[in-house]
Amino acid sequence: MDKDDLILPKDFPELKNDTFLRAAWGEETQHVPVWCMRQAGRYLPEFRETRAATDFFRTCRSPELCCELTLQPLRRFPFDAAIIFSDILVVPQAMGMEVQMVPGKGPTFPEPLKDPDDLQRLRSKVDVAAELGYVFKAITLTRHKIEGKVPLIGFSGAPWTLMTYMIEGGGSTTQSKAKRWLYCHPEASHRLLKQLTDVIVEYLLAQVAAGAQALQVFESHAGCLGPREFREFALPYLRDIARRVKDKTKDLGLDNVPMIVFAKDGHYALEDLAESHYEVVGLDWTIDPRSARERTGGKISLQGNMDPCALYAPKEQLDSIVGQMLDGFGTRGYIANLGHGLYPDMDPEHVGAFVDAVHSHSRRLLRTK
Ligand code: 1CP
Repeated sequence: MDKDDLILPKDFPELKNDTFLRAAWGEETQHVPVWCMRQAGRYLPEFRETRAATDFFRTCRSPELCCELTLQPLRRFPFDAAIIFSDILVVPQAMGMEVQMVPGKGPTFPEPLKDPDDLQRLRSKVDVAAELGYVFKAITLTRHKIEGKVPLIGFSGAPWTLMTYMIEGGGSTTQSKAKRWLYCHPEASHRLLKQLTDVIVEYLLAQVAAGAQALQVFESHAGCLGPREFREFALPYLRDIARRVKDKTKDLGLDNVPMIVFAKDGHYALEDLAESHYEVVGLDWTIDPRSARERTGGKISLQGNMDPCALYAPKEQLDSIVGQMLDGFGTRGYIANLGHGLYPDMDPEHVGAFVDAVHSHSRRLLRTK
């Protein structure tokens, strides 16, 4: 995509709460910022109501609905950031694959990639502006409608995670079909991962141009790889994405956009992730906060990592879990979040209690510093 193809929207409302961005850059804040993965989700009755009438990917293609779903959690809770409502699987769609959201089953590819010959079915050149323009429109609209309350996060799936869906054809516990490619077709795997990387770089860049103030890259299926496979098939592409997006945003004068990498269950790669050009490493709950700090040498900001299921706990217990998490991470260069997304059966009241606990504990810790 040429620079001239990017419409740079202007006149966005002034940002009133920059706590999340400051923490991402490791700067001092008045409190620890907090947001939740899947904060726009089925645990909210208003989300279920808005989603009920429309098919999932049709919803993703409506900037107005995406904007409404993104703003819903902010009306209830004082989150310090919003994440645009969309899905990681819009990228395989843009590359020419069909993806349906089957109620009760999840995302489904009727014709997944079976062997390397199937790579021919993918578009060789993806017109990101044309295929994913609806995401950029949703971001620009939401950036206006959010009225500068909090920053807006854009996102993409990482190449390996998207590759697993394209080969498995949907969710999988073993990812064995996709992993088979790594062992039997390493060259074709790299070709696919490279092709995905090229699209993701343009996709993220266009999200920034449209108004995204931070970016998160979801490597949700890091956990099925081991350190060796991660180093060969995931890490190089994650690094390449951050480096190329940063180079290009610099050219556009938009290099104040921090990037977060979230490699779920990728604790074995924490040291590598800390040196992969991202400002923030997102953590799942399987890592102890103190050891994560030690292993990353205080060089980068961390995000996470409460077990989402702790939201089932009584509020007093939840409060003490949050307190321990803050003690472990410290208040500087830290963004509170869950270790993965909220589940549909979670009580919105407990989500509110989580947000309040992060704010009150961190204010107290910062006052007594
Ligand atoms: O009808 C519905 O509402 C279905 C549930 C749902 C939602 C709310 C899906 C289907 N996607 C989303 C939105 C979504 N997905 C967001 C934006 C909202 C927010 O976070 O507040 C984001 C960031 C995602 C990203 C996403 N989609 C990831 C990465 C994060 C993660 O969970 O690890 C993944 C893996 C997906 C694929 C996907 N989309 C939906 C489901 C149920 C799944 C998982 C499928 C599986 O592997 O079983």
